[in-house]
Amino acid sequence: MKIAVVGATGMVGEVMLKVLEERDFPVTELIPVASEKSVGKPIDFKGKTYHVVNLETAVSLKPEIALFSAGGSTSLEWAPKFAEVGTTVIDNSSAWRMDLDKKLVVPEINAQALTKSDKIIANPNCSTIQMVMVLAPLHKKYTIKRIVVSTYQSISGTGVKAVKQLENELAGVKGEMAYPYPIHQNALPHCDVFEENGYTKEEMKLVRETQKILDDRSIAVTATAVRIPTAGGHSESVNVEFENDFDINEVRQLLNNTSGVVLQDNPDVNIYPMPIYAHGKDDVFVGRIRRDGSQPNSLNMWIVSDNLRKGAATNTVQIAEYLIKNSLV
Ligand code: 2RA
Repeated sequence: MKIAVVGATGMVGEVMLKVLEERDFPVTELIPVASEKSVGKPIDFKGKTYHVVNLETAVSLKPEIALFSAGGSTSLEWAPKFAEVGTTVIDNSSAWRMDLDKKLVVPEINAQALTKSDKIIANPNCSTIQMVMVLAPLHKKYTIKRIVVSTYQSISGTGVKAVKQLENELAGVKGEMAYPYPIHQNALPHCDVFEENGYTKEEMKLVRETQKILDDRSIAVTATAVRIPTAGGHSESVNVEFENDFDINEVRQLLNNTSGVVLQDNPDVNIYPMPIYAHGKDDVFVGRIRRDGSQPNSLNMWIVSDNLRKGAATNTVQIAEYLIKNSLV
């Protein structure tokens, strides 16, 4: 399988290469793609050295699958060009997520909707993926009415510049700012840009993408997305109200039996999900599950996952695995 990784030198791109190797993905030829300034850069993959090429060259090589993590404008311009030569694109940007005829896929939830004609597939936002991984089985069983989510997001979600800003602040040196304020010892209620309605794009992604992935526009969602000085993963406090009542132990059992979800829920011995534990792992961790006594049919949860893995690279590779397994490429 000829596989292109577009954005191969970026944070998500590098994790995609690592995940492809870890999962022994059937790559016969790797095409690492990046901007002109990186062309020729050596990339070691499965014991071979490849060299970065530009987008034009990558399209001409007609890969079967192209994994994109290169920003929305690059995806909008180049995903269709790859699709025209028969490549199936799986894109990590927000460019195609809300497009009516593009699928927004978390394999454990809705991969079965994919067909051979889906040549541009959208990978959801990291904070959405980890939340719906936990909520999808509960929605199926109890029907979700409303979700209130607050996120505590890793600086790795912003990128290299943000990680460098925190390093500089910890070292006490001045440097380029990824955020309008210091991030060390701070919390910024400002992930991505603000929209007309006073919410950020990141918060509205949680609203819109959740409804699309669960295929239910009646689900009410409200979100507050916060950036915090951690690097290992995104954390989320989720309050969910169901149409129907539930048994809390049945909820725990259901989640324990959900592929890709790991229950970490024993506060008596300080067992609960944390980014320092989730970092580098592909699962979504859930704990602090407790009934919300302030309103009927409601519960609270704490959900943590490595935003560069299941939140981006691993979910993307899992979509590609699904395509191959089901002969859709
Ligand atoms: C963030 N989810 O964390 C966004 C993009 N990766 O900034």
